Amino acid sequence: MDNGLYMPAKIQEDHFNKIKGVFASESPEEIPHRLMSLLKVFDHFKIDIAVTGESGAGKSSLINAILGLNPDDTGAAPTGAVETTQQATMYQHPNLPHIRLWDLPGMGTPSFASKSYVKTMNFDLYDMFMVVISERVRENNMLLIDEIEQRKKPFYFIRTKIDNDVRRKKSKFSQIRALDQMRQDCKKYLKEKKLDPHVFLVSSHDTEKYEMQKLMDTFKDEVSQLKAEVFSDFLDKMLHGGWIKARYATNHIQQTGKLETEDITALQDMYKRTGFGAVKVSAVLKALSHFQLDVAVLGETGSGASTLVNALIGLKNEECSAASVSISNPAMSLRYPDVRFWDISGIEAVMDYSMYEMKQHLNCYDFYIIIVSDWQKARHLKLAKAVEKLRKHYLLVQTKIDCHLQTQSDLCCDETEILDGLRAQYTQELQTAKLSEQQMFLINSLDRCTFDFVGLESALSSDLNTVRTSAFAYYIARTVKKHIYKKT
Ligand SMILES: Nc1nc2c(ncn2[C@@H]2O[C@H](COP(=O)(O)OP(=O)(O)OP(=O)(O)O)[C@@H](O)[C@H]2O)c(=O)[nH]1
Ligand SMILES: [Mg+2]
Repeated sequence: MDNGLYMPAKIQEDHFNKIKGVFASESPEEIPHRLMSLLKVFDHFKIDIAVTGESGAGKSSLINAILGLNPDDTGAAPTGAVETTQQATMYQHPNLPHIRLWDLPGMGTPSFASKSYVKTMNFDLYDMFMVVISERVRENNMLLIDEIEQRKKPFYFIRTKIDNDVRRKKSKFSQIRALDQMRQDCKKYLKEKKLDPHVFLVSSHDTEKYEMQKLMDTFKDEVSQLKAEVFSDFLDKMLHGGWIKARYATNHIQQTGKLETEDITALQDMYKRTGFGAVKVSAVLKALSHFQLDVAVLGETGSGASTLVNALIGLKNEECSAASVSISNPAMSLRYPDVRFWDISGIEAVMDYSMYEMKQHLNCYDFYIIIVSDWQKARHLKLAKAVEKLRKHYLLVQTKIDCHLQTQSDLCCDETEILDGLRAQYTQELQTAKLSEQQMFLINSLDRCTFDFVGLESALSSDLNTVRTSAFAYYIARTVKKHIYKKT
């Protein structure tokens, strides 16, 4: 198979030009190591998001919706019809390990009076805010926004309980009109203050509807940029800000647990040894924030590679921007910011290549999803071996699992038994093949709510997060090296 792909640049030209300057005096061999140690510290860096608003507005419920939990699940934020949250409580974002969501008590109760709320909550601790309102924009909401603005911190304005607001609207038309009015109402007050933050209309009880998905996608897309800005700002203060500013910044980062002491020391050492200060780090992080990660979805003809790509980016096959077989453009989606999915079906010819040729052919991608079919299993596992030899990572899936279950229906076993049997068989086969990946995701790409699809999505998100740093470091080293040789 000749996929004939033209791989577009992975970082923008202006970002690359800045990066070249950063590494002008380094030998290319040193670059990956240098970048990886910096990015390791950056990886540890935590960002704190406060979810704030009036008492009972629906803050804790919103956190649960973001965490994908029901109020009764273990680890969920307590919610209730009476004043519930009594102290700021931290929740780890499920797919963004560097993000901490803080559920703050509600404003405007006898325990947390409006006047002293911001001081009691210590707004200076947080990097970003989600201001949650329900029913109406009230004076207290605007008070919060003034305080956030004074601190020059970003925020989202979120009107929740939309399901209640539109319950009595019978026609689609009157619903749309009501939603539009609510949005205009929120924007009116913000405009008066010359502010234009994202406004989302959501329901934490009905997360499939309204703008919950848009809120989550936008947040996922924007938060890495925020992280880079907060980190660079900290470095600027710590390394170039004079000792008082430096001490204040370092104390703040330590007290909030955004970094461990050894990470701070590593940054100080790096600056002393290599001059890697705020400006250089900022150039690196800018390039990283829009670095394109290339994911190949590999499958034989008819194995369902295009359908899987569509399901991952949240489209149905028949939708207009859905992937079509033999696609030569990558698919992209806000669900996976800065990730390009390459639909590589017709992989059977590649499986006949020698190991060397296979590696050459696959080398241009950063991550792989390998669709395994029953009758070609051994050959797919060889493909996985080739990826391992490239020192890259992959996930294994079996698609069309619903069809598989249908063919087994005469076995008189129930579905769970068949699936458990299949999983056990795969685990054994993967162990025998000595592959580092030990899990096979069993999915039906036409129904993302069934079988292992959710597990696949969360494994993919977390793996891509991990792979991004090293893919970036080696790509920069390769490209800088190429550039030097071109010049000489
Ligand atoms: N219909 C509907 N009810 C909601 C929604 N979000 C929250 N609620 C309900 O509103 C009430 C208060 O929700 P919480 O999430 O506890 O509100 P809170 O802002 O955290 O409250 P405090 O921590 O006490 O300030 C609960 O009864 C929730 O079930 C929503 O989107 N739709
Ligand atoms: Mg609460």
